[in-house]
Amino acid sequence: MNVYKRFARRTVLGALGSAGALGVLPPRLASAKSGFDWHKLALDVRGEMAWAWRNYVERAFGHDQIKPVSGTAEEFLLSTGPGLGLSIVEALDTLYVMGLDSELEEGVRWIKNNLHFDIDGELQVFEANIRMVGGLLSGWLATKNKHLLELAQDLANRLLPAFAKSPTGMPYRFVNLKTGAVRDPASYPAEIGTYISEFGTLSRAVGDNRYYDAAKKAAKGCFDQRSSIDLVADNIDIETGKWLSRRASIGPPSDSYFEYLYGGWRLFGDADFKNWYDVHAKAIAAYQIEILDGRLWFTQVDFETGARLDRHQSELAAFYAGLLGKAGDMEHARAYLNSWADVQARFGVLPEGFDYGTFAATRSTNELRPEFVDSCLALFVHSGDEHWQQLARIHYENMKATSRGPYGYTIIDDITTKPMKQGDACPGYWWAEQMKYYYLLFSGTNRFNYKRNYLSTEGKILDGLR
Ligand code: IFL
Repeated sequence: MNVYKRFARRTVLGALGSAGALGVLPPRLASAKSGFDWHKLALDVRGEMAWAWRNYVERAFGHDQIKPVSGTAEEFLLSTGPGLGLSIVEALDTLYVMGLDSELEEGVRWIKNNLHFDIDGELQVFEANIRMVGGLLSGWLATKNKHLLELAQDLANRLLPAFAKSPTGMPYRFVNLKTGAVRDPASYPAEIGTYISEFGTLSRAVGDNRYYDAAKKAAKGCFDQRSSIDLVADNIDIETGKWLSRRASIGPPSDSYFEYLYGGWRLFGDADFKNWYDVHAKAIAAYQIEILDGRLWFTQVDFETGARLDRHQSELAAFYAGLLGKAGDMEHARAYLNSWADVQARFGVLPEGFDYGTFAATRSTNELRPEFVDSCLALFVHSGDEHWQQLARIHYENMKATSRGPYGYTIIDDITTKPMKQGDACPGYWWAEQMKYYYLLFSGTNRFNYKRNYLSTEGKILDGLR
């Protein structure tokens, strides 16, 4: 299918100058029924973003991540460097929707003067795509700066060998940016099937279907290995197509594979993706839903028999409520997110791991995760129900109370101690995800189309920027 011809490009209000004319302060949200001052809260989020950005610029600019407690820097993508300005690329469209235009300009300038991918180093294909290719694309959509699109294409070209060298089309996990050497065939559904939104957007933008086709073949490779009850396990050899595990889960390391099956349909109208999504969604609902103490959960099961394996929940699985809502299953979406709201009420800050059988934390860290608020945004956009804003407000206030360090926001090493024990890291997705979700939930900004939008698994706005 020629994806880029089928769709007329959206008209996006473009250059930074004209975007500034839209007004940098958010208008009051029309939906507020409780009289709560969402406008004030939106300004608070924006203020925190600007404060954290200034600290990053002063102490870590160009490095992948700031360490917000010590005020030092660290790399994420290439562990021995050089820094690829990950936090800048992650932040671009968040700065745009917040109307932080001089900060956005500052970030784009750093990219223009410093960022290139002609490096003899290895990137994890999945992370490079969702964070960097996606960030550069949404940055391009926000600013119309062509250089960002060119960089996205250059990086995607360097990722393509991971797909092309695979006998099944499912990508190797790592690729050398300069030589195209690949390694690690033992992969996971999320690392195999989380490309279509970025690669398809790129194909459409540059008029070259290679990216779309590689992403689709990879997703199909995983789908084709589903069991007779239509579930996938979570570890597979991409060279042979043989499963290396039996565990089916909606959480990591499978999570965004399901999200992008829906994405391929939503963004490109590709009916294959819709069919693949529906097949899995039906099987997941049939075999994985468990209602316990009046709460709905998605349990881990054997992918061939459907027998329950464990009741563990990764915090990352909370994304599935939003996905269900987007795909039209609001009943399960509401019930599942409300289950997570009870976990938030119990712990204040969600633990990385949780067992819904015992209602106890199984991993007491919090990596500054965005999935709960991601789903709050999806259900709010779908329903306009202030309930989801209120849950996100609690999430934001708790994050502010526990994760704010001297130079930015940090992960928490133990959420069960009083006070909670802070770590010293601010993951790139903090800039791309929850800060954007909070702002979109609270502001009603006219830079975002609340009626028609698409955010990637990393929160990049690939449709809906105005
Ligand atoms: O990179 C982030 C993204 O949301 C994802 N998985 C994990 C990260 C956030 O928890 O797909």
